[in-house]
Amino acid sequence: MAYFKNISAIQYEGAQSENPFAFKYYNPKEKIGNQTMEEILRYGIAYWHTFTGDGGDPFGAGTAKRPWDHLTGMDQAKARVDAAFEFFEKMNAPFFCFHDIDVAPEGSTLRESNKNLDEIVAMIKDYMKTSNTKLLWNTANMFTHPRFTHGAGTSSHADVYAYAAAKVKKGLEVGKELGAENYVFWGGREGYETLLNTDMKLELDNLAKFYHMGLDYAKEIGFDAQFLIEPKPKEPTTHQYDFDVATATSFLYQYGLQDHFKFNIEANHATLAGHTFEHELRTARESGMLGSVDANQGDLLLGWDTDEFPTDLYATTLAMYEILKNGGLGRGGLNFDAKVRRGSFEADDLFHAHVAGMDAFAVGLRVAQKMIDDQFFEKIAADRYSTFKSGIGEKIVSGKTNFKELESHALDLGEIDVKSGQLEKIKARINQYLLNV
Ligand code: XUL
Ligand code: CO
Repeated sequence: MAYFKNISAIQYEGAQSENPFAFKYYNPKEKIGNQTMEEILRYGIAYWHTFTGDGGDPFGAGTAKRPWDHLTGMDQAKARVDAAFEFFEKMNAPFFCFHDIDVAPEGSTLRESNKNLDEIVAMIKDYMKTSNTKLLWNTANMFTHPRFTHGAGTSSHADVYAYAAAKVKKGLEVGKELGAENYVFWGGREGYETLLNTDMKLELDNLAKFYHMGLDYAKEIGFDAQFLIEPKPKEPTTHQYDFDVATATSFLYQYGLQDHFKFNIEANHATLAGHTFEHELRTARESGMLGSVDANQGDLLLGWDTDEFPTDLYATTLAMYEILKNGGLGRGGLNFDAKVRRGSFEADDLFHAHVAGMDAFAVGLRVAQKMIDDQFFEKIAADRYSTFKSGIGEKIVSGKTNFKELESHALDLGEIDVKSGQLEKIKARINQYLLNV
């Protein structure tokens, strides 16, 4: 059965196209530098938002009208798999991502849940034999069920910790079965509400042990995916331990995990942390830990995770600039962890949303490549730090000076010729690039 009968495969028609079911900028086979757009962008579709989400928000019931709504339980789960692979094909999506409970309903015990999951995973595996869509990453949902109220790997209850470990164990097996490129940890409730009932040291020690055991098990079963941590500062908990890339990096180093993890950076999570998307990407890239991206955007007027489809070209451009400078995303990709708005409840909106997001990152890619080719900003930056290329600056950089020498250099200096940072010139130039895409 076709779930999206009226829609045929989305094609690239170019910037002048008036067809809403066509790409205007994303031309998968077009070369940008020495790779195709498809190879660089590695788009992924988030199963939870697109096939499981119902459009509900904290103030209102679901609004989404989906062609699998008349079904329930495993029948609905199977219909969603059929619909998902039809959607992937029509969107020409290279990847998808899911949590365990997005694809299969939970039973009353973990044993039952695993049985359901096995059945659906077998069905997915079957589809993947002929589909071009691969698994970018999977993960375990350890935040929705009430048992995870106080966290999973940082729970105050040992049985919950064990339950969470068992879910991740299963997730690693599923990832291996489906050939996942990555395995993601988002610390959904790994945090706290008040320190007065919280043993922070025990929780963080336990979390690190949790990750080490996960790595050990992945190794044991021969699952060689890249492990990813997805930082988020708050929501649902007041304070989450994996606050941002810098905080999570220090956690990884403290517990000897730094060589085994990279980051899955989500734009809206960066916003919530008070950072720009590109700040988080840069921080990860500079320590060789930029793994993958949850490509969405937040609403700067709202203080929560709105998970909107990315349409802000300025943000996608600056993100792609970081990604290209990283040499791409390796085994990662751009996963649309994004949902249509509650008012966009028709199935067609799912296509419009992905077209918008894929085109927005394609524009970002085109512009970022042009910026790098021109070296306009790189020249400004090189000039800005030119005093570190010779003399005392060179000694600072190579670690060949000390406070006494720096003092004798400084004592008789006249007025120092500090140059402008040229911020407005830079911003105007970015606009010029964007308008000439
Ligand atoms: C929540 C979020 C998650 C993770 C996967 O804010 O981003 O959907 O991406 O658990
Ligand atoms: Co995410």
